[in-house]
Amino acid sequence: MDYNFQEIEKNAKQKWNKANVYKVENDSNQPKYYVLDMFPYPSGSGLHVGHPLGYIASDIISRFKKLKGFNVLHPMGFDAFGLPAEQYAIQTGKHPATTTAENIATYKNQLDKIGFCYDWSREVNTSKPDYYKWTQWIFLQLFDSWYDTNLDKARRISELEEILDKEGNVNIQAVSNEETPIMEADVWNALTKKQKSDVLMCYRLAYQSESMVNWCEGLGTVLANDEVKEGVSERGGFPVEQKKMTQWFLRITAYAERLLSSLDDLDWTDSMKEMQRNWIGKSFGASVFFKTDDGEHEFEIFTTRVDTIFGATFMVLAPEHNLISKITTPEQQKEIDDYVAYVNSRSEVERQQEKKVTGAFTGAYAINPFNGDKLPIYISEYVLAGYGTGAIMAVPSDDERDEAFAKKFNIPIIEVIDKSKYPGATKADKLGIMINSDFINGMEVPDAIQAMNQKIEEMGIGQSKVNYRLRDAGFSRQRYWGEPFPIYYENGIPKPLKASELPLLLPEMKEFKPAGGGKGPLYNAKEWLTELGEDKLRETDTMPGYAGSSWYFLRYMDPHNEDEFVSKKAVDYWQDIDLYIGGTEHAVGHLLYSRFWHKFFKDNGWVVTEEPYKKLVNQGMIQGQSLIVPDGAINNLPNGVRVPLDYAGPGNRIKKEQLIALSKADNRFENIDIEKDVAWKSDDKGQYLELRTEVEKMSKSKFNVVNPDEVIGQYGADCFRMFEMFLGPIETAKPWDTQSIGGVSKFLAKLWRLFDFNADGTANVSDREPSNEELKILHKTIKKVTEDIDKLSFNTAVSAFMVCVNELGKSKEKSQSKSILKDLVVLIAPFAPFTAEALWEKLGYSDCLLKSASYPIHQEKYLVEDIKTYPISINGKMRTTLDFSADTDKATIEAAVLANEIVQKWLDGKAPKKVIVVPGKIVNVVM
Ligand code: ANZ
Repeated sequence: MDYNFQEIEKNAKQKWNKANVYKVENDSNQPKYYVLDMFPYPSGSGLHVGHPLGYIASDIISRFKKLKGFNVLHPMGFDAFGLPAEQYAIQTGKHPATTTAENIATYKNQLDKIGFCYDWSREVNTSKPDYYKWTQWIFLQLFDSWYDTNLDKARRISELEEILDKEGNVNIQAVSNEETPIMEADVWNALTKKQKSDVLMCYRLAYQSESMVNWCEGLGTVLANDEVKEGVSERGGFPVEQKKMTQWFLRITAYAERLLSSLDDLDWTDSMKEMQRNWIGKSFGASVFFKTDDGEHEFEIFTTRVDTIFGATFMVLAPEHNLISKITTPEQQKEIDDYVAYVNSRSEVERQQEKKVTGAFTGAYAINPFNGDKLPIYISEYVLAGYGTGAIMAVPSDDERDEAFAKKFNIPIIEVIDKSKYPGATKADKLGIMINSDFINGMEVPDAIQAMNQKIEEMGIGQSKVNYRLRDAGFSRQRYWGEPFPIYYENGIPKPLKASELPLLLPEMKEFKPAGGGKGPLYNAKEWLTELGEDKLRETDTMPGYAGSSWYFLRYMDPHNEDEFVSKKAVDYWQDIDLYIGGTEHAVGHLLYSRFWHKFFKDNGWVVTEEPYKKLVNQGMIQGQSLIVPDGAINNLPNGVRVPLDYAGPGNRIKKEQLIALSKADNRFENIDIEKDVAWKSDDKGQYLELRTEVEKMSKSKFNVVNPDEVIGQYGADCFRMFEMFLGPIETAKPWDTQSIGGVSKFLAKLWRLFDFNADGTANVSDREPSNEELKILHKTIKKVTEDIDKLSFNTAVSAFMVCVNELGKSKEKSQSKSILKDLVVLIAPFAPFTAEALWEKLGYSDCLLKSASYPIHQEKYLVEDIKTYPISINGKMRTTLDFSADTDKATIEAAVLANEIVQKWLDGKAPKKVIVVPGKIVNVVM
């Protein structure tokens, strides 16, 4: 009976469906285990073989844990709002909901072929009203909260209002906007409703603020920094400009310290933690006030090196700084205006990455509070408005950017640190001895920093300050295909909808183009816009992609709850995610926002853990092998053109017939003359062209995509699963190589043959006691595979299976031992669930394997080397016995025998005439 994977897969699927084997209950006495994959955005091109890598790994873990007696949650869903569907809708008029639903159907179809143990009844789809209702609800909770730095947690706005009513905000310790006005209760109480709303806005965790944004006219929307690449939008390549707009923000900065400190205990890779730490960017420094030389103005700078103040030779303001208009001299006005206009055309990322030194002089000067030096005030793009105070003292001797600037603008450089004691130390090392620095001369840098911090506080011109690079995240998008904000405006005041009014549904629309003037498409839905009244216009922005993905893992715990986003009972049971698998591209976006939301939920008592993801693993990318026309091999073709994989054959050759077919199917090749333009080679099989190969990202645009459906169709799902794991360690990048899949395919057939089927299809296995040899092979494999799965080392586990099947195959017995094979089948079930299910049935078990089997545990006793017991004779008469392992050599045995107490007694101090060792049998000592 052959290994017929189509048959095997069909039967197993039927059986699993019938038994509803993947249904997961919240009511369970078993311990819980929650394994999660980062859910996909259902794109139009479906899955390629790189996508399921992490899903297969998590599926193996899930099945393993289930067999080990855990109640395992291993769900799947879709991050279904997003720009591609909307762009497609703009081009084709096809509603994003329709294309999204179609894409999801394709994804589910592909996923189900691979045999994942998902409980689809728990599927979440962020674009469905029953889901986004709760995303909107969470937004309202953030809107209704502020961060109390005394209690170190979020509190309700009504509590803030109570304090304001009684004592104003003079004593309030909170994270709030820089410009929050400070007032006594009487001032607060005299404010108009609009003014009060503006003050509260300075505190809310979801707030509105005017700010510079990356505006993309081509897409008609604001973009996040990571959606802008080299001045154009990542999607579509449209120009991006800086524009001041009123936007919604989430006050993630309130959680900066908690986001940083709770990283330590997480089981994440160091590199992931480091990326988050860098993003949060905590620095210890000081803020110092400088006055202008006319004494009229004062401004605050942030520095991490207050010790270098004696080396400050100029000041730099961010081009957005509001002091600029007040201090610029008439002679410098034009230069400053031109420079500001230049900077406005540039994104923050471009500014940070700019190597060229640019800037302009305001004509004004500041006074160094320590030595009275007159310092020219410049503006430059390298000083960012949103970081620190948007102003710096520039120390060209110890800061590289300041140094470059000083050289360009001919500004003096004063050395203040002698590093000669520390050869090789860089400027950033904070090593060296202060010189030219008045009362801190001779001090080491760290001591000097401390002394200066103290001094500025005593002098009342500054204070030590902790600064975070983390910025509040913009939360507005001028798009259609996202969650509408549950907000309307009355007399200029943004007002929340009531929870009972949720979900606020997206209006039905036929056109999805932005309305222009910074307004998104929803502004064109006039009926929807004014539904609450002409004087109560709805907010027309929608939420960004990361809104829905910031809490989806909680919804899986309780997906159909209509009264709460997740019940306390469900959270009490599932707690947090034991293992999260996903790509590094989400290192600072999704992972940071969702950790922030989770902490907010914790403050409200809705979740029980401070962190959502206990352990995080990043799967490496599976790369594609592209086939490229060598430069110059075909005339009239640009360099680097990639040939679709199915047009080439062995040796990466494209034959003439294939190129003819390609030129008909693919317009990139339509203008070539097959006879004249191609540098054909030929052999006895005809003309061909040899293509160059390159390993690179698997992507549609590179024509190197391999579809899992095709691989599964040819080799079966289990082979696909095992091969993906066999490619290499889960965390590393590795190229896909269809040619070597044959080895895994042969292995599965060999496994199948071990069962030596009878004519009636049952396995020809024996109830005999397994031999020591067989037990050893099995238990060695159990041990190795279990340890490997625990370490997520799946490729080595696959090789262990190969070794095991080979060794069992060499058995001299007529048929395999049933008890050995039974354990082997369970062991391999997480990797090859279809085949295992079929073999389980062949062994005579009718219930689903996952429900009725339990994972084997290895026993050390079978792993020890074989021991032989030797009778020890003296002059032919047995006097004692000794144990030796089977591979002990003769000399060692002889020495041990002669050293034995009983033998020595018989020898009575005499030397033996002869010692005869018969390996594996007997030892005879002749006296
Ligand atoms: C004087 C100085 C001397 C500085 C020196 C550095 C080295 P981190 O560690 O990243 O927090 N800075 C402050 N605000 C800035 C802004 N808005 N845009 C650009 N740069 C800014 O860096 C803090 C340092 O970066 C500050 O310390 C300041 O330069 C600069 F030998 O002040 B320093």
